[in-house]
Amino acid sequence: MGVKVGKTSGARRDEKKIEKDIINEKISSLAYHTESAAEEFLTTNQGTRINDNQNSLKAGERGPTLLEDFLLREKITHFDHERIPERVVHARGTAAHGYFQVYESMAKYTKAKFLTDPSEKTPVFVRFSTVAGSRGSSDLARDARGFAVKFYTKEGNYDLVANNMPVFFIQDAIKFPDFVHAVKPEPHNEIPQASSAHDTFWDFISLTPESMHMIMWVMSDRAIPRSFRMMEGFGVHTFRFINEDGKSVFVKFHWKPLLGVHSVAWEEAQIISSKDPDFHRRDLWEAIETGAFPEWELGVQIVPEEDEHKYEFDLLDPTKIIPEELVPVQRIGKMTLNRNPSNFFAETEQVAFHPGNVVPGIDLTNDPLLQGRLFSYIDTQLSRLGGPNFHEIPINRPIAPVHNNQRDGHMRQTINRGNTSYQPNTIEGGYPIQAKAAEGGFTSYTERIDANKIRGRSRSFFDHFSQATLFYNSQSDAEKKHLTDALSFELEKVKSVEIRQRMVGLLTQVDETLATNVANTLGMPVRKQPEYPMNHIIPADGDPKEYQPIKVKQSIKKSDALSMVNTIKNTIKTRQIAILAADGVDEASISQMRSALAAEGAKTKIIAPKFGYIKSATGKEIKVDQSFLTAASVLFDAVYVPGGAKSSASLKENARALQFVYEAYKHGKAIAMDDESAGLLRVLYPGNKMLSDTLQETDLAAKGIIVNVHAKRATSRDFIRAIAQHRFWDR
Ligand code: HDE
Repeated sequence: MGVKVGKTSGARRDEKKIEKDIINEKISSLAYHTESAAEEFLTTNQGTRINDNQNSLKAGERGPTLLEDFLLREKITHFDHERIPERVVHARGTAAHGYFQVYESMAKYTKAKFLTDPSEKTPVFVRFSTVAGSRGSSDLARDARGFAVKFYTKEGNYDLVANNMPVFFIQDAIKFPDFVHAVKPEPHNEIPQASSAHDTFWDFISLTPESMHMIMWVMSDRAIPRSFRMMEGFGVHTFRFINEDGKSVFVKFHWKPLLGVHSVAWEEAQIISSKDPDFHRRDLWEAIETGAFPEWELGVQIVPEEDEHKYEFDLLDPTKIIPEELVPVQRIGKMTLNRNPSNFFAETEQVAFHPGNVVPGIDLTNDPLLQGRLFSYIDTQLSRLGGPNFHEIPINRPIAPVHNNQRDGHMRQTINRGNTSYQPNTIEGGYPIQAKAAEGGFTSYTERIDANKIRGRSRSFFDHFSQATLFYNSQSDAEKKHLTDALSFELEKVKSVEIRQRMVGLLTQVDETLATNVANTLGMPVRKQPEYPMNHIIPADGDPKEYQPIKVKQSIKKSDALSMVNTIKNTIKTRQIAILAADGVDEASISQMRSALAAEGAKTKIIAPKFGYIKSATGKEIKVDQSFLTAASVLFDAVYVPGGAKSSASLKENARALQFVYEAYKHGKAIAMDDESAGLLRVLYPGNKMLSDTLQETDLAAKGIIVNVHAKRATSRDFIRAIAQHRFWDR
């Protein structure tokens, strides 16, 4: 299509734009400099229109290219510098816009305005990430997930830079570079990508007993979420709320997903990594595009100041949770993500979070991990985003006005007016002036500290195992098995026998059965003592006795909140259901099932032996969404195989269809089959005892297999109930 001329020409709009910019000198702080190429001329970065974007300037048609060619040089030079360094951790991420709204005023605890006004919708930008992998790695790596939320409040930006696990590997920030070096690919050969299953990681862990609680979380299915939309978030550290009277309480932050907390099977995660490494990214993007906006409730656990030393763990220790049975989580508001970014680089890549971005009413604590983070984020962003002005990048700009005397620096965008850039001043009447607390000025919480300056750690941080045991004991049998398998998988990949042995020794401190089961699969003996050599983890002149782990008697043995079995299981919204069909399928069954599933908010796709269309038994054309070539069971939550003699017969002979159903079966997914297709399951691996035992059971529906022989058609009601269960792990 040619460029339109006349009223809508690029030229006219350029003039108008310049005029508008001159008139509105003060551009709103969140206004993006957006660029849409629609109906515009191609130009250089200086605005010169380009006539030929196909040929470089040459000395003769067959001659050399001239250095003079500014079009070529500008284009290639810019391209050469398109990449910025990826994040040193959390490089692989995806993000979305949305808003947060508090249910009721939290003024009793905090003066943060966005938490006290239920009518206020605070814009948010949320970035989810894996930790260890590079930018191009798979979404399904076994790893913690970042869950970073930027609240653009009227009092300034507040960043809740959280993870999907409530604890961390280490207690002191000084260990962070070592930890990250250990988990990243090994330095001599950059292997393995996005995986902790290698020697350096487990070497470090086997010498770091404080990591044992976090190890339980990363070896559990929490490390392989079904979707970012089905993940919890945790602030990890204890923070403070401060109210108008200056009174403080301790607070732990939680995000609770309204779709429940769900994961995939480890084998499934590995297959997804090859079938669709963008699985989580795509899932979030598509959910938002189709209007199924993900939602989380913000939860808080509040501990009064006077209870600081009441518990068997230290509130400042980031390797500990406050069990929900001891301090319940109050749900205080809701976050909804409703808009995908317009440009990945501008927003998702350039967003810069910082745990020190707090607003009046929220304050920090002396958690030694948090303290180190407060330095790290700005520091890393200085090099990642090229200088001190990254707060001016549109996605990082607050909606609250910014006035200060910081000036200049690389890529400065703001044109500061006036002749003062210092405070105090009289020339500008003293402006910008400091704000009183009553005017919204931030005041740090006054905390009495009477201490010696030491390098050291409190003995209250030295119970490294009790909460690891609590986590393990709180898991269902299936979850325990997955955790044991994950540990076995990872440790089998470790070449050093000593490291494996030390790990098994450490596991005995968590749970004897766990250690024995892992040792058995690794084919090695269990030695009861923890085998970490103390000299690696104490200061050169330290006294080993002072560094010995302790075990404190716990007030609870099991916490329901720690098992995913107890999560929300009453919805199939946004679940992906595969309908396997071939020529001769019973069209009525498909449409009946499709409309029943759609009514519950699930998505269906027809998968057939070939792409294009299939013909139903009555000759009707049905559009195929994917063929078996590109579809795979791991990309779906459940499978339906409708009837139709010819369709059923040809699927029974199709190896890919059989594999599809078998994988769905193996990964514990709901399967519905009409009478004629029911045989498909039996054709599969006739020698498979697990499968044949399952099929003997009278109540197949209890195992998530819906075959209704009498009604001919599998009932959609039973199928929906089974999909909502997410998985039948003990099939
Ligand atoms: Fe981070 N972390 N971290 N971290 N972190 C970064 O900052 C760091 C920690 C978390 O989507 C970096 O801008 C140190 C805990 C998330 O952009 C870096 C320590 C938790 C993200 C950094 C920790 C987190 C980061 C890398 C120990 C959970 C991604 C790029 C003292 C509460 C944010 C960047 C995004 C990113 C340092 C530990 C969460 C290097 C030093 C604990 C979600 O500054």
